[in-house]
Amino acid sequence: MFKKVLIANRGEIAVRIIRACQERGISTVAVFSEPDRTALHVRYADEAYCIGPAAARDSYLRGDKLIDVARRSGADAIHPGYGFLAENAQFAAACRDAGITFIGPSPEAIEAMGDKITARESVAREGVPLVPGTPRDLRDADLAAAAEKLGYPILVKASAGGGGKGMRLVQSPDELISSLGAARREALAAFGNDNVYLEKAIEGARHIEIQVMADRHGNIIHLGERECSIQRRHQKLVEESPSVAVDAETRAKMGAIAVAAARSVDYVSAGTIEFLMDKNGSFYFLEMNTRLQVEHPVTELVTGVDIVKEMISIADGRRLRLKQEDVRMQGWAIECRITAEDPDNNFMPSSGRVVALREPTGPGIRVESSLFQGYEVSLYYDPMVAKLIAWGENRAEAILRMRRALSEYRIAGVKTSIPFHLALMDSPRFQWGQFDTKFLETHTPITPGDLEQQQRLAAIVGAMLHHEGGLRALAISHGDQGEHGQSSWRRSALLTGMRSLW
Ligand code: MV4
Repeated sequence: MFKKVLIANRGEIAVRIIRACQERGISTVAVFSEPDRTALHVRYADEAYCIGPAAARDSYLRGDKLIDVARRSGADAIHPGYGFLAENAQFAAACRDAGITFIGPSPEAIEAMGDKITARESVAREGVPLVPGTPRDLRDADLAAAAEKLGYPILVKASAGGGGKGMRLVQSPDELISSLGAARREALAAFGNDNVYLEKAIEGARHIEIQVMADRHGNIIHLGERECSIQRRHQKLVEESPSVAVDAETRAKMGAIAVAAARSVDYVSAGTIEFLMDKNGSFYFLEMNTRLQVEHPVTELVTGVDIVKEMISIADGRRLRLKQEDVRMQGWAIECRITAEDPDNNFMPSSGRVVALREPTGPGIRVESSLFQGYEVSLYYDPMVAKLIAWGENRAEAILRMRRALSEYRIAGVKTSIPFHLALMDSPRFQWGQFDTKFLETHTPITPGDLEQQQRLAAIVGAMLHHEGGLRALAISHGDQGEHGQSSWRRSALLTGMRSLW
């Protein structure tokens, strides 16, 4: 087993990886930018090295410095976390060339999945269903003809893009040629590659992804799905596992398809296959993320698998410790991303010192955080400062625990997304599971500051009863405001709820 691992990241994920290494008896090397000198990951690691100034391009993105520190410290492997160099094929190759294990997939797999056209070609060979779209290298005239066949609206996507970058919605044929030109120019400037292709736009879809794990011996398993539709401008805010939209049969189908997609590039390590699921329940491959993801804890809580520890073992050449039939999903987990942003001001990033901090604990609560009292939130890095994850026996219990934990959470000194999350947990549509990727464009969960305790309780009780089979109570608590008026539906839900509680 590795003796020493360098963690090429910062924040909560660096802390998460250090903890996994400690549980495996592996020494840890942290790297940090100048303002991160006092960060938690620096304190928790066995050794730490400064790699440059605040700007990521001068520190956390400097592959040469990272490899140099790995050599000097005697680290035999590098874990990249997420973001930064996690999906950089050149960095993975540079590690290999330096004789250092990259704890992740091969450079070839990263490259194949990083190019969206190549990714579509690879997974299609294994029979994975794609969003209807165009092959590579079509000229504009052929793209226009293909668009007519696919039907509008159409998405122009940059092959080198992904995660919503380099994507343009085209509503009608007269916009297509100008959109293609603009998309190509943008893609060339952003990625140095102007390849674009078309996909039929699937509207009102859910974003559902499957976690896969693959070892170097050809074993590939999936760990079920995560529902990631609650997002804003391509930033996920809440994730959960399982998804209300996926039953056991669909899970088995999606899982097998995700495994086939991973196999198509001889994938090794933890990875995620993203799907769009339309209103009819049909699903289509979107892209593959060849890294550990922010939202991995919800899968860990429902499957009991420590994904980071498993990733480290796999990178060391060990076999997966589970077979597909050993994977069981139990209960429900929800994650709220706690960001230093002001939800009452268009999620404007907030910076400053955390002058007081109280993190929630208690049954079913997990906090992944880089915060401490005195922590300085800087605008140099991603605004996510912590993740709050709740597990319950069912979705209702997970929601109840989440809102309890959110209401205990105190972060003073910076604005955070906590009030948004509280309002979301209280929103009937969220509780119903009735949302898609457009949810936050069309619904604004109300900041709960002024809401009466009674209303909150009514909403919670409604959700709880729904999942206990009390569909009628839910109809009372959430339905038909026009007929009963707001105060009466709240009151009746409260009474129904209280009766069932007592
Ligand atoms: C789509 C789509 C609809 N139809 N492709 C956005 C991120 C990137 N992974 C792909 N994305 C989308 N691709 C087709 N053909 C809608 C989205 C999309 C989306 C996907 C997942 C989660 C949130 C999203 C928000 C807006 C659009």
